[in-house]
Amino acid sequence: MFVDEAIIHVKAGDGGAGCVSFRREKYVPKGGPDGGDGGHGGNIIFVADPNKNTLLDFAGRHHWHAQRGQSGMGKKCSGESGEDLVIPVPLGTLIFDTDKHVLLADLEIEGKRVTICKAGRGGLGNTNFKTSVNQAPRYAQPGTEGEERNLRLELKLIADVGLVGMPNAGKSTLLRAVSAAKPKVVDYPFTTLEPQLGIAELVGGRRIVLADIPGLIEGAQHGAGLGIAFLKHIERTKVIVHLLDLYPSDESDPAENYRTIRGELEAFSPELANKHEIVAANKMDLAIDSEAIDKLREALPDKEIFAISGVSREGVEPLLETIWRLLKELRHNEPEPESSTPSLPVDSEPS
Ligand SMILES: Nc1nc2c(ncn2[C@@H]2O[C@H](COP(=O)(O)OP(=O)(O)OP(=O)(O)O)[C@@H](O)[C@H]2O)c(=O)[nH]1
Ligand SMILES: [Mg+2]
Repeated sequence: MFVDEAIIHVKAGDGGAGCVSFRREKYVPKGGPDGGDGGHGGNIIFVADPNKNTLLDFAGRHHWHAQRGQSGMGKKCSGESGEDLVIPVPLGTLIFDTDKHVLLADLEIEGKRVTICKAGRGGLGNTNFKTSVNQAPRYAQPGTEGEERNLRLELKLIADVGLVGMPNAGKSTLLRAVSAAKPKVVDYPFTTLEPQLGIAELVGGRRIVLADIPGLIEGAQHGAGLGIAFLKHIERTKVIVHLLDLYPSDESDPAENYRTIRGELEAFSPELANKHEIVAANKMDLAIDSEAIDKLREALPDKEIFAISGVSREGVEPLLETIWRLLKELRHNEPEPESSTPSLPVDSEPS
């Protein structure tokens, strides 16, 4: 099951009450006030955790409360502070306050922490209120209440893989074949006008998020076809799958088409062009020319080329497994998140 939305209630811990107490010891008459302060409550903090990829944790649990602070005690003992409740969510989680209708946080970056509800402060014990005129205050502060909010969590998918290729290469067909997404497929170039995401589910609960985008043609960098601006939608993917029509209906050469698209990617951004690329020759099921795949491999000797068919699904599973392995390697090699990422107090967020 893929859960991409959750409604929950969160509450930070209340502060503990300050204590009213007086020192009582033998030979120390009128020992004075000794009531300790209450402890602070725990904050509610959300953190973007790369090991999470669904909001499933929230499906069975509606209330998330941080610990309250303990009350102060005699002998100037402060109450213990409550622990913060740190809630891990997948990267790309948006947090909305459903009562105020505002976006509180966008947890896109690995390790980002945001304090969503501030804890209550502990109250001061009566020790603090001793003055020259009131040596025995019978007053201590109560703790303040921890903030609470009703939240809607929404998981905005961030694609792992971008599908690029010429119009009609079969990008949308491939996305339909591997996911529940239903992009339009027509035997006509420029069918896809808007990027579309789909989730491929692999055995063992593994998921790959793929982005299908419009086709690219020669001169797209100068505005030909649909241009190249939509490539920004795959700028943050880790891998691109470059799909080639093995039997283009205009009888163009797949290897030439490959180079054309590479040129357009490079023109858009060297960063995008330098992403890990997997090349797949599509429409194998047509089997028009049994030598076509070998010719393509000869023409692009540095590339491992997957032979697939989005229609018959041949070769699709090995392709997905390779993508998965590559993603895993790339995740593994990523630098650790900066632990110094400051937690944003909720005050600095829109409220
Ligand atoms: N025989 C065969 N036809 C395919 C295959 N994949 C796609 N097609 C056909 O190729 C045509 C274009 O497929 P699409 O999936 O729409 O291609 P696209 O790359 O998304 O095209 P744009 O959105 O225009 O960029 C359709 O008629 C598909 O049925 C395949 O593996 N085998
Ligand atoms: Mg398409």
